[in-house]
Amino acid sequence: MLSYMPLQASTHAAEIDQMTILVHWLMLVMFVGWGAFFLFVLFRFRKGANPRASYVGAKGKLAKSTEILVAIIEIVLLVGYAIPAWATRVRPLPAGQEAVIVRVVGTQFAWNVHYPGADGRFGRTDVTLVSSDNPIGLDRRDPTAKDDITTINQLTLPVNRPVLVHLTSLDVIHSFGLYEMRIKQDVIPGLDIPVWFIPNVTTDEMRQKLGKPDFEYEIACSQLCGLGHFRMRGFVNVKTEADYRSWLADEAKALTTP
Ligand SMILES: [Cu+2]
Repeated sequence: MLSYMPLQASTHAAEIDQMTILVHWLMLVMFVGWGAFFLFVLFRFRKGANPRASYVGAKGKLAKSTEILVAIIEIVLLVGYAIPAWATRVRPLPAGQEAVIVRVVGTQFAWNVHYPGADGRFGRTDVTLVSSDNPIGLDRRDPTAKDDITTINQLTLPVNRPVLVHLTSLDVIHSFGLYEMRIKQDVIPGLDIPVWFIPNVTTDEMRQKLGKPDFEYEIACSQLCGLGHFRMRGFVNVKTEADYRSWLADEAKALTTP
C-alpha cells in the first residue's frame, strides 16, 4: 500500500510505516464520511425545503456517536501505537562497545561528520577554529582529537549495530532526514540532540533490491535553511562490519600519513 515510500532500512521502520498506514486509513474514512455528511447537510437543509431558519437545530444522535467513535479510534492509535513507538525511541540510548557513536554537525550547506576515533572520545571543538579546512572547529592539539576522523557529507556506518548520532548545528536550524531509516530530527544550534537507530540493510543490498547499481542512502536536510538548502545533501554508506572496520582503518591511516 505504501509502495511510493522509500524501502525500509532500519529495525524500527516497519513500525513507523504501520502507524502511517493506519492513520491514513482513518483519514480516508473520515474524509469520505465527513464529505458525504457535508453534501447531505447541503441538500437536507437547503433554503427551498427550509424557508425559515430553525433556532433549535438538528436533534439527530448520529453526529455525536460518530465523533465519539472517531475519538476512540484516535485514542487506540495513540495509546496502542504512537506511545509505545515513542517509548522505544526515548529509552536509554545505545552505549558501550556495541554502539557506534558519531557527531553530525549541520552547517549551511553541508553535513559534517565527526567520529571519535580509536580512543572512543570526541576531541575538543571550538567555534573560533572553524574554517573551510576545519568545518567543525576540531582542535587537533587536544590529545583526544588526534585520532578523530571527520568527513563531509559522508556518514559511514556498519549494518545491524545501534547507531547513536549526536546532532548539532553551527548556524541555523536544519533537519536530519534519513528516509529509508525513517529518521527525522531537527538540528538546532546550541543543542546536542541524540537520535538513534539500527540500520539493517547495507547500501549494496539495497542496490540489489532496487536494481539500481548507483543508489545511495541520502541525508536530506528537511528544514528550509537558506538559499543553498537544495544542495544540503549527504550520503549514508551502510557497510558490512568487515568493510566498516577496514574503512575506519583506512581513515585512521590517512590521518597519520601526511
Ligand atoms: Cu539545512
